[in-house]
Amino acid sequence: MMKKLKFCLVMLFLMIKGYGQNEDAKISPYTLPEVLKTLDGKTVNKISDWEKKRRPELLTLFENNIYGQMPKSYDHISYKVVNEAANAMDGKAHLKEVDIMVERADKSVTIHLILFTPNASKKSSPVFLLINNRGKENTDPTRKVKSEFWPAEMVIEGGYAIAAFHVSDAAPDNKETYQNGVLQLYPEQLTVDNGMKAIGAWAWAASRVMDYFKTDAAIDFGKVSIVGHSRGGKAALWAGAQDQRFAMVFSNCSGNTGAALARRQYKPAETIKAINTTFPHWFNNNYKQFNDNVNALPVDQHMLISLIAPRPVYTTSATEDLWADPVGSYLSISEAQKVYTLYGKKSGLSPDPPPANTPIIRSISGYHNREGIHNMTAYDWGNFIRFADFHYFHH
Ligand code: GTR
Repeated sequence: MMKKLKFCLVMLFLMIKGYGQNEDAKISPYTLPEVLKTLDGKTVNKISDWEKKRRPELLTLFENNIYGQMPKSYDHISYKVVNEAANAMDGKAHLKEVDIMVERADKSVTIHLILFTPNASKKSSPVFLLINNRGKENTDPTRKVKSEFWPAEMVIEGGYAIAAFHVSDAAPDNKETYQNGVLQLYPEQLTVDNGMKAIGAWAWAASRVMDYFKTDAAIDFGKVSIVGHSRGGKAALWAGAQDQRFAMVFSNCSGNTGAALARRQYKPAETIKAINTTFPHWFNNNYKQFNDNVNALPVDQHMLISLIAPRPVYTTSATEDLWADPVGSYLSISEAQKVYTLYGKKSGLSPDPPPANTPIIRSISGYHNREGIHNMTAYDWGNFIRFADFHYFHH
């Protein structure tokens, strides 16, 4: 009797809370493409088959259908320190601003890097590199402006270096002018339907920063994390998938064509059609074919996260950011665990999305759903540091 009453009360509570019409009711059934099945139908159950066959196959599918080719060759790269302060942040950090100039044929592009390394560290430091898609004031090297979007003091305090470059150096975030950056080096990309566009160019630039880090003794090159928010979070995932030198990936509120599954088509959330219409300069021409036909895509976003395996990856959502589909983002990182399992990596992800402000840290793949709006805040960064601490230093 008591049990029945309890059951009725719980049901009543759920109905009042609106769980009855929860979001799954708004989702049409969908079938995800199998991450561990090759195009010729073979099941992958060995790391070697994943690395030699399925992983390259998926990278090519993402290049051809979504992010475009990732050109790897250039003629020359050079690094010039254009500003330096050994005692920045009241002596706590060493600031370096570096112009990374890449040349190909008779063209060049310059990525301006802002880097603070902790003076407390006698050795080289692990670093968080932000792909900055917001205003440049967020990464103010003078520290007159301080922003939670890039909380440099907090990261330095945590024992890490922090770096950033602005997306506009690689490709202006504008459908008319996105060609005026990296794509000047690779004009042939503009003539093909699987050519690189802005998000590909941002990821390419992150890899050139990696080239620089390799030469800087203050950086622990084996411990470079790439970080991005929203459109920058999409680019961070693509950079981490492409360039295995990134030790860890943090993708904050990245949503559609980032961490969220495309096939879920959760009603309040962004669709492929919406993103391709508003931002035609982000992804390649082929992607537009899927505007009204998402199920024909040979990939879905869990496969992008899988390409980061076995390296740690952390994604986030925000409770009010339904445009980025928090549940769809959780399902995709969960689905990607199949590849981590192949590597024997244990996931600490719960079967259902965790409650708000309940980060999953002690896991090969981490996640939190921050209470609040679409943004990247000190709360998010605090958890990035905890996740990095756990993986790099086991605490
Ligand atoms: C939105 C866009 C999202 C996301 C966001 C952002 O307008 O639809 O995909 O990238 O901008 O970058 O903040």
